[in-house]
Amino acid sequence: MNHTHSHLSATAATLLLSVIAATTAYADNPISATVTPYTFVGRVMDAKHAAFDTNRVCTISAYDSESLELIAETESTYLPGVRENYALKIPVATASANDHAVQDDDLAIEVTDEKGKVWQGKVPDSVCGAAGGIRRVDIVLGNDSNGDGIDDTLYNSLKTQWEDSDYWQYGQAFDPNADYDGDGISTINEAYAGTDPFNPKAALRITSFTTDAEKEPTRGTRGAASTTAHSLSFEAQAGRAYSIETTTNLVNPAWAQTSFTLPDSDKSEEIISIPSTETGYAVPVTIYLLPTDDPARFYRVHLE
Ligand SMILES: [Ca+2]
Ligand SMILES: [Ca+2]
Repeated sequence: MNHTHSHLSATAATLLLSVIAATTAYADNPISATVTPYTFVGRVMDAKHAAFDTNRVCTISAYDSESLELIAETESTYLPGVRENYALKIPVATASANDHAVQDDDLAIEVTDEKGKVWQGKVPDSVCGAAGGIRRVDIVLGNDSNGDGIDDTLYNSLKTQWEDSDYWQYGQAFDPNADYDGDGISTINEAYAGTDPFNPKAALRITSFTTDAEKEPTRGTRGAASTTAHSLSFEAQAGRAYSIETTTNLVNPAWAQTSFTLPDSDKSEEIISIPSTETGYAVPVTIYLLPTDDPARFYRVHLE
């Protein structure tokens, strides 16, 4: 449930960049030449780490920190199979020019949510890099006044839920990292996963795993019993993205991301992303995994 596996695949970047129109602006200064844009790419999320996309769109804008001139703007976008939901292309020039940044320029990144609320200064490092470069920056909207990494409103909401739950005990302080309902996942990580931190039945977990899948693998050899695909099911939540990790043993596990296919598709996927909705109901997901020759193999669902 950590965020250590946060690399951006080349495929994801290509997909994103191809659907977001390039900013067309030209330098007024004749001694300044425009070069390849610089790109911020990542995932914009609310305080509970649910992505802004589909019906909850936000706008990401970059301003020149000194002149406050608008340099670039884009909206969050949902793309199936892609974890990232925005790509902000910064037009770059070789010398100072209107509507362009130059390398090492300080940019002020501003995010406006779907209600028009402006969130400022939430991008940790918003300096324009070298032309053609890409920096992965996830943006979490919220207010963290004590610097514990948790949004104030989310913290207070979880604390109130705990006080109203059967897990509250006199004299105890609320600890967002405690696993009150004992389902193996901490309160704050349940909030990020979109499950109920005070209900042991609600947690991100694999709900079924079978080797008798109806769907046969579409790659490799068909026909033999050993090539029957494995199916894995879990309950996903709106606005979250997941990957599947696998290892051959649990003594010295080497968890690594593995690809899978979705029902009615032969395409190999690495990420399953659930569009944000207003309902927030769990979304049952089943994926298909190709069998391997290993004597044993373990799988887990990873929240991206
Ligand atoms: Ca828990
Ligand atoms: Ca729970």
